Amino acid sequence: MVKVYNYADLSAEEIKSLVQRNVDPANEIRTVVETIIGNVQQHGDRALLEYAHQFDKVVLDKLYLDKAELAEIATALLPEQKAALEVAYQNIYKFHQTQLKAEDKVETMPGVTCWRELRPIEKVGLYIPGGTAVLPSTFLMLGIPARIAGCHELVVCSPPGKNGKVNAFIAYVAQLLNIDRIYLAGGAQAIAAMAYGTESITKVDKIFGPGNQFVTKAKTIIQSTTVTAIDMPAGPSEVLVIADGTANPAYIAADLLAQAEHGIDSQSILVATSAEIVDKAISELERQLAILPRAEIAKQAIANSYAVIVNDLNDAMDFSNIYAPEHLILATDNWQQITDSIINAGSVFLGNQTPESVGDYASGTNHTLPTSSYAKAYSGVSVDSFVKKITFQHLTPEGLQNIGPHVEILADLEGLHAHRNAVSVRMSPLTS
Ligand code: HSO
Ligand code: ZN
Repeated sequence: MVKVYNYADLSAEEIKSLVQRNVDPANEIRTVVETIIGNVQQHGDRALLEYAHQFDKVVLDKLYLDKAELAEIATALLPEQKAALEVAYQNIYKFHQTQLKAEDKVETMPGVTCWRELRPIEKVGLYIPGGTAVLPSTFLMLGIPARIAGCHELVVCSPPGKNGKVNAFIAYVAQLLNIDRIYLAGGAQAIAAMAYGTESITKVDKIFGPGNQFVTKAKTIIQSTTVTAIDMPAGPSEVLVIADGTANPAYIAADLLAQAEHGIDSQSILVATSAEIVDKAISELERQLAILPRAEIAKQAIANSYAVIVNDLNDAMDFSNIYAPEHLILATDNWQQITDSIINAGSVFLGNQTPESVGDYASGTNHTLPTSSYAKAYSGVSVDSFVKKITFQHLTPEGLQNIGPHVEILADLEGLHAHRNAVSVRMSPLTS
């Protein structure tokens, strides 16, 4: 059922269409999302309560759960479940903490000093998806770097379950992150609420988090219509596995399915150095797929996936760089030979003992990553995503003498006399 291509037979045009994913040509999603955004902008909390009824099938008496309610919900967790979340928390914290580094000051000329300092983005919105899989891990992946960065206000939105609450895992993560409230809003309406603000939800400066096509579309719309930034234009999850003769077909199949079970629009790509590896991996995949609880979802994602046979690992990497996968798995003992040639990828999993799932949950790296080939230009979420880097400069009198004449000439060259004057008045103060 998986389509198989030979890399050597593909034209540049065919490769281009193979790697293309996630387009909304009819603009159908945009139309729906624009209506939702307009309603939230106009009616605020009332629109959110109505959408909770319409989309989440729940009548809410208030729009949020407070600390005490979250603590109560979290009591349902078993000790080993808490422990697993805590291990994930610790590893993610440890890895992200190292990203907060002060930079050196640089004296570009004697007496002219420049440097950058970090300041947290004050108000951030974290969107924690619900839908077919509730993802407390995403809450950790967004909340931890936000806390390390020192953001002042974390606004968290997640769609309510049928009982009008969030699940116990989400509630426990809220406790670990010391979150005061979770707003019970999902979909495009949650994004609109955080971008415009409502009676109870604060307008934020930047919105983070993955979601379905409606959430993604809402994020791309509000970033151009409000002064609100977004982490990245995240789309459906994807993985590309590069495998050679040293790979284990059962592991390849398991990794492809781990991605496929996310959603029907997920994509799992196998790039292998022989037809034999592809055949073995596909038969393993069929065996494993049959017994998966989310087989129906995974099956549809696999139907939307394919394998490519290449001559060697270098060709494999060429294709991967064109595809620019969110997750790249190097299912080979020879991974050290090719890591330098990785140009485009969100997060990379090296060797046969490194399943992608560990990065999804607990190795320490972030799982909020660029999809749909945005890995060509975007990085995954990190502490950097939650800070601004402000540049500073300071001149001593000597510095002004050193740099001033050059700036005067440059200002003249651009015909900007006031610019020149701002230097000149300081170099030879005007006398009255
Ligand atoms: N693979 C997803 C993240 C995730 N997986 C959350 C399991 N839970 C996108 O990187
Ligand atoms: Zn995953």
